Amino acid sequence: MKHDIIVTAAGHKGTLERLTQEFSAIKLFAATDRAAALKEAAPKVRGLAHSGHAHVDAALMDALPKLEIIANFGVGVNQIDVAAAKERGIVVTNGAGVLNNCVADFSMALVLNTLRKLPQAGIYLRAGHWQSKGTYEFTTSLGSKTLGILGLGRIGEEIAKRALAFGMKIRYHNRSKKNVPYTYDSDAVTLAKNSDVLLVITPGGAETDKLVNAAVLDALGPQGYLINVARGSVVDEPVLLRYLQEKKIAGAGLDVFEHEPKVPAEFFALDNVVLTPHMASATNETRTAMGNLQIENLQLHFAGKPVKTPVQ
Ligand code: NAP
Ligand code: 8YV
Repeated sequence: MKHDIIVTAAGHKGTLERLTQEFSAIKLFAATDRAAALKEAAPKVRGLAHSGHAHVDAALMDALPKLEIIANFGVGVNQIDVAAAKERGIVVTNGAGVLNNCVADFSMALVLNTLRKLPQAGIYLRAGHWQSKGTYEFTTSLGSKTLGILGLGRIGEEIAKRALAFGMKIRYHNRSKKNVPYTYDSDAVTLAKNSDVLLVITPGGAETDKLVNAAVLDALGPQGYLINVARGSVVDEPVLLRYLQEKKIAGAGLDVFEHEPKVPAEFFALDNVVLTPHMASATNETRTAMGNLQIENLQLHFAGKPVKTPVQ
């Protein structure tokens, strides 16, 4: 018997193929009449497969009274009203763990590209400036610099391991101190003050909203770099833009933005920023692993077993 689920976004192609083969799936994202699709789903759908950044709110949960599980593709669940799910006894799962290496690799790539300016140097070469103006400007080395990790969780710890191999020193700030061989700072401003590169990898949502504000960027200072692979909401984006324009910090590497996929065009004019379109986990291998985990969580739940990655 195939279990009834609803799929809210097209997401990863291979995962969507599996979801539609292995379950009796209503594709909400493809419905021309959303209300009619929800009406069809209401008496039977027990599982919801979600991906991307659309909100899964209490109203959607209430439209699906038989809903037991929301299985998210990504690890970040800031777009899901987890409290509302809990109140309704709905289990929420995420993509925790399987993307750690990929996101950590990408984070280090962003650190390297931001300090060493590979994208900017490539543009310089393509414009013919190497021949006409000579070699590209000197950049900034990583070795012996301090990397401050704001959010030393599953992914943050993998980033720390990689940064050590580049000869960087590690500090971090979380709400709680961990048993790790890195120096703890009690708040984000102190971490920024003590860091050459501040890398943000916390969850999004209300708790971390604009955690990186003017005070944190002032503490980072004109020689400091900001890397954001967390969520756009964690950084005060207009303030960051102004600090980059006025060279109040040295540079930034950004994979995430406040209103994705819209990115303020003023960033494009800047030479001290490296921009990527929210792609830290976007490899074929990792996206397949994330989809497999999402499906495994649904299957475990329907088999009456504990899910693999519950959101607490
Ligand atoms: P995790 O294991 O839960 O780690 C999150 C860390 O952030 C924890 O150490 C937590 O420590 C800390 N933290 C939470 N709230 C905080 C706050 N208010 N102030 C300071 N520190 C705080 O999560 P993860 O698996 O590493 O993933 C982290 C996040 O990365 C995801 O939620 C997602 O937003 C983002 N992400 C982005 C991409 C991308 O494509 N760019 C890919 C994957 C993940 P305490 O609880 O002690 O504070
Ligand atoms: C994905 C992410 O881009 O896992 C996360 O939290 O941000 C990324 O891995 C996203 O979740 C795809 O739905």
